[in-house]
Amino acid sequence: MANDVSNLIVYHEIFSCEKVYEPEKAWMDIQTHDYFEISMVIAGNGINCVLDQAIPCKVGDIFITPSNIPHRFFLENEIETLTVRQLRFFPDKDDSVSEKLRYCNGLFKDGSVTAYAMLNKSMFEKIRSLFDTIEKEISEKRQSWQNAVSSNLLLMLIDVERYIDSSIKNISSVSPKEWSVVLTAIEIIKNNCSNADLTLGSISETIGISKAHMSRIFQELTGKRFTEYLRSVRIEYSCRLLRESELTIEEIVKECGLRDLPSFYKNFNSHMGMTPNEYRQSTKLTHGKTNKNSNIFKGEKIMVLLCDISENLQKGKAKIVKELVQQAINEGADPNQILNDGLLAGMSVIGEKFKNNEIYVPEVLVAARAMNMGAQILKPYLAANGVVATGKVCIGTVQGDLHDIGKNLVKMMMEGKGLEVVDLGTDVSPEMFVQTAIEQNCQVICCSALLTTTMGVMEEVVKAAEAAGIRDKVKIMVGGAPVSQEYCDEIGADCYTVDAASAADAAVEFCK
Ligand code: B12
Repeated sequence: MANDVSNLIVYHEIFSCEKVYEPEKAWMDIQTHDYFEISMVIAGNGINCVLDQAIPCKVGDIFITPSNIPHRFFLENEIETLTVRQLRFFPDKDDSVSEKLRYCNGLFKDGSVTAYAMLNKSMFEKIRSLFDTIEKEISEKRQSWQNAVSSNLLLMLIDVERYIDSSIKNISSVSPKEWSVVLTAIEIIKNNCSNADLTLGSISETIGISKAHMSRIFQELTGKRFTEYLRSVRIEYSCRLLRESELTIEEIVKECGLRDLPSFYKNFNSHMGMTPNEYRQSTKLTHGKTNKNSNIFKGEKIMVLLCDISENLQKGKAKIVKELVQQAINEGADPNQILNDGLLAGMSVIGEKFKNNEIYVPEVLVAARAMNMGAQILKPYLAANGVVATGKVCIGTVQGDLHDIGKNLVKMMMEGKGLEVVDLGTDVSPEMFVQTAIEQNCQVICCSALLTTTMGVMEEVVKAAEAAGIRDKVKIMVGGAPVSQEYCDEIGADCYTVDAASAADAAVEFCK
């Protein structure tokens, strides 16, 4: 075999690693070089971190890393050693400008090959001859090393060849230029993961490529979906903060660019196999402090449940939502927390997706059904807090409007406070509100509206009450997402509240 590789080698060294691998910090240590590397582990074992993959390595393992992939060897812990022999070189000039040049990000371990891109034939030949040189050197100098490496080497060459043959027909659709786009995206993510507004869209815009294109090449090259990758970087950052700071979990969630506490708990758990506080505790324990607080862990279990509630509600899995709500209650979760951070959190994601045309009416309907079923389970618990008030109210969603989730919640909370509630359902005319108030002696009329086009009916209710001569005997409460205090004042209603709990409190006051 030709042995013409000397002009390619720019550097050749044997080095011992000093840095211990720390998952949450590795991304700050790994580096991109402008040379192509071939590394062989010649003593000890450790971790080779390539992009965000931590690959355990031992004697005889060989890694080929192209110039544009961030990577670094680490020790697994302080007592291990890891010695690596490395050849660093540039591809020859003709190839480097060639359009056809394909880098090989190959990890060759135990005879297997994982390659994201491919070498061209001539590069492969060069690498093969380079290895021939190394192999010759090994056989001359160190018998034991040869034994460890040569079988891997042979298998690797066979694998690479086979891989190249199959890939030639199907050259990766991802070009070297796209590699650098993805790497830029990764850099942006790592340097800005605290920014809650960091999204696939914002990064694509910064780089100047379409969202769909970025999404495709990101997944193709990293093997992970963008959101999944961003999440894992944030979780890793949160680990660092848990270990090194005194910040509360809420503060950490914010600092890591995350908005939602329950999903943080859930993602942390599935990523790290333990809860954030367990993690914090375990790092403290290794430093000699023991302060196990089982209440903290219990709270975390609840967070995971709340996140499950929200996710299943979004999928419309009413039966599961019911079960999870019951489970959260059994775990001792606060019913208000289940309502707000579980059910309503899920509903607000649905609202956002509906607004953005990502989902349509059928999906919203099944989610709404799940919401209502979950709320039914909560009802007795929400109601349990001191049943003292007496009074009667009627409630309904105004004419033309079929949204009833908010109205049902308000009703539930009011019943929880001991009020008798006449539920008029949805699509209720002003006359029906007033007539019911008169016939059933209601002290309060409650109108709910979710559409800007139906809000106006609330004003008609006020006018109808005036016309019927009951305005001074009955209070009129208004609510629903588009309604505001200003609007309430403008139409001459008596009270607006932003949520169901305060609506119930206000109604109790009116009924005293
Ligand atoms: C679920 C939903 C539906 C479901 C309703 C199912 C059901 N059984 O209710 C379905 C699929 C049927 C639906 C249909 C439509 N919907 Co819709 N829907 C929603 C959605 C996603 C959630 C609403 C909800 O339940 N929120 C959760 C509850 C708990 O919140 P809430 O109602 O605001 O109630 C709280 C407070 O406001 C307060 N409160 C509520 N009522 C009252 C009353 C009083 C007296 C007080 C004091 C307080 C109070 O307490 C509650 C608890 O805290 C919203 C999006 C959103 N982000 O709000 C769109 C939304 C309301 N819908 C919208 C639209 C446009 C429609 C349709 C016209 C769509 C279409 N193209 O057909 C139809 C209209 C049908 C009709 N005639 O009513 C728009 C309204 C836009 C606007 N500003 O007018 C929204 C905002 C979505 C959007 N951004 O485009 N929808």
